[in-house]
Amino acid sequence: MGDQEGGTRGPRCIALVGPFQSGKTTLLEAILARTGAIQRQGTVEAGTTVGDASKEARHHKMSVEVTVATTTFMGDSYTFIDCPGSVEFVHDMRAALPAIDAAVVVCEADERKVAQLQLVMRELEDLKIPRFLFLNKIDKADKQVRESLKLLQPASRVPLLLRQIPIWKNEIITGFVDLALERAFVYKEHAASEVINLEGDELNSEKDARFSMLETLADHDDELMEQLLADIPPPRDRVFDDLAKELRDGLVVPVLIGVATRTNGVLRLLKALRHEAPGIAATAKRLGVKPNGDAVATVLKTFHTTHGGKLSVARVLNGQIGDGVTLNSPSEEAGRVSGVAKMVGQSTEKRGPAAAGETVAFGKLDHARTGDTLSAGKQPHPAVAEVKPYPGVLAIAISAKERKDDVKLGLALNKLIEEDPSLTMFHNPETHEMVVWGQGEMHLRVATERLADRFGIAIERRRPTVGYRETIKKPIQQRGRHKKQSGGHGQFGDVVLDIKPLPRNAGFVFEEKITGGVVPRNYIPSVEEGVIDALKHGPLGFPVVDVAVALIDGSYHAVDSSDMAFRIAGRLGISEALPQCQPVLLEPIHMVEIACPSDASAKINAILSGRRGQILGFDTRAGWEGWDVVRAMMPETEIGDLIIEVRSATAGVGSFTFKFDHMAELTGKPAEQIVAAKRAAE
Ligand SMILES: Nc1nc2c(ncn2[C@@H]2O[C@H](COP(=O)(O)OP(=O)(O)O)[C@@H](O)[C@H]2O)c(=O)[nH]1
Ligand SMILES: [Mg+2]
Repeated sequence: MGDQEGGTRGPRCIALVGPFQSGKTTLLEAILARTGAIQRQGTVEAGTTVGDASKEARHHKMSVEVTVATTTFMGDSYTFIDCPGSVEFVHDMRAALPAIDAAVVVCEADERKVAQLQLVMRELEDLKIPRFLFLNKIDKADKQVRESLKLLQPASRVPLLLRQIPIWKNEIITGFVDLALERAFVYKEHAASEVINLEGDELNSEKDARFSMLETLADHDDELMEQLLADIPPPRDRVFDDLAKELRDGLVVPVLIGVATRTNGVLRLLKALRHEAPGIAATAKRLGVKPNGDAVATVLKTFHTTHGGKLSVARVLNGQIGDGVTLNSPSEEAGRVSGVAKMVGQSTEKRGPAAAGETVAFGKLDHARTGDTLSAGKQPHPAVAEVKPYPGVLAIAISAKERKDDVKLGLALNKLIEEDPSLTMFHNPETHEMVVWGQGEMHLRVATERLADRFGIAIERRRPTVGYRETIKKPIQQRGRHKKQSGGHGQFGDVVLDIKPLPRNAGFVFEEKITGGVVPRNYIPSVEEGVIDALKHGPLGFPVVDVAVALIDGSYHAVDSSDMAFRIAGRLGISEALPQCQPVLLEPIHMVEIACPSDASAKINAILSGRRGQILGFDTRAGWEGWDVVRAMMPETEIGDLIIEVRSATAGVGSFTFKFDHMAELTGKPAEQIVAAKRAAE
């Protein structure tokens, strides 16, 4: 390790990821304090951390978006991206991952967190991102670290490689032994750990633990295996080289331990990152960016700040990008860089051009989106990664409390969606509702809070209207006659309609079967318009579908007939007929696919049955060991808040997608309630 303390190794970009509440934001704080970026280490409880500085994050005491903070360690620049752990905000993490050098997966030895840990690990495994596991909160450890790893191992496809073991004193962990360095340390609160000598039992357990670390490493290094078999102590450099290589190749997940709140284990973590995490050259190569081409950067987060306007947080993958450079995305011109800033949470500091490997905020790139690959040349660089947000699982209908805010609301929502595309909105032309889809209750709550806090728009929220329809069960023939004699010119239209139910999903069919010109040709389109008018609002209050209407007879008046008169006649015919045709309510049914860990499948089945779901079957989830996919047909009303129950049955990791399938009859009490509610609302 010749250059251990000397020479710089270039800027890094490291994500802090892992389950909810595992201590990522606290670890970032500890890193910033340890590296001197901040004077004093804040706490999540007191609301004094660099991370989670937004009003919404402080209020809920949880990360609701990424925090980006750049610091310096041993002469190199490090940008840390503290990612939210909650599945509802997972898109922010996923968008930040592709261009990082390595991830530190922060976790505690808690059985309930294993499923979430597995989700995070999968993302990293699929992207081939080297990852450390930082076993945090060991001040509260109640079991051997080896036991903890056994508990967590199922979350990772490759071995968790323990490279530090704790030193226990009176059932409390007071320090650790670094198995690669072969050195023991005693923790000091908020200060560097002190090196101590190991003796007796502790020395023996160090030897055992080191041997099992080396055995795992030797699975991918034949020479090391031979040395172990021959009882030759491998040189320390070789061990470090193997650790670095196997981390970078994704063959193992080295495990470090610590206490983020007390800054314990943080220095060793930083050193491991410095010596073992790959740098920009390897990361650019992984992303297919050539070192000799144009300047290239990728956007990992977009912020709309109150004072600084739009900021695109980007990592430069090649070349250098400074103020005034015009950048292109593969699809359009992204804009001209107006200001380059270093970020430490919410504070930004103007700086000069950013070089390859640095992660900075570019100002005012109007057309840059999160995930975009930006390049400075004439020919845009192909996208280095694509992160599609998961489709929404929970929706609310929102409107501005005051009409004057309507336009502002649309603009503000667009900004929120630009920051977080796992939020989507659409306007329902039938109900005129603005429907916002998100990843869960908290996600939507934070979105509405932001509308109030940042944009000053007071919001009303409701459950979105379900698209009920109605149809008829009995045929009928009905006359529709409109006659009015009010002084001079009268109005006259007269039609006979043959009305029949059609099979489900057949829609609406209009036919004319007029013989002998009893209704003149030119009035027939007006009759159809009148019919369509009446079908928009059936006797139960909903649009009428799956009916055939034939115009079979009628009469006219040479002077008094008109388009309008026949339109009214058509409308009257339908509205008088339908109540006699046994109208029935139709509700939308969707095909739902729920993905869940297999041990939760039984609970999921029960939830679906309890919500009038018709279970179609279940399979193992392709590519997801230990997971199932349950398929069911479910009424739209029951999908409304389904995600809440699914998450609570699956330690937060279950999810679903759905797609409209068909309309189905709904009768009895539930139907009566819906009709009554509709009447009351009208
Ligand atoms: N005892 C103990 N508590 C910790 C440690 N690290 C974080 N915490 C606490 O765990 C909670 C969640 O921490 P936070 O950093 O917000 O977790 P995040 O959701 O992963 O960002 C907070 O109450 C922290 O104070 C630790 O090492 N030991
Ligand atoms: Mg956090």
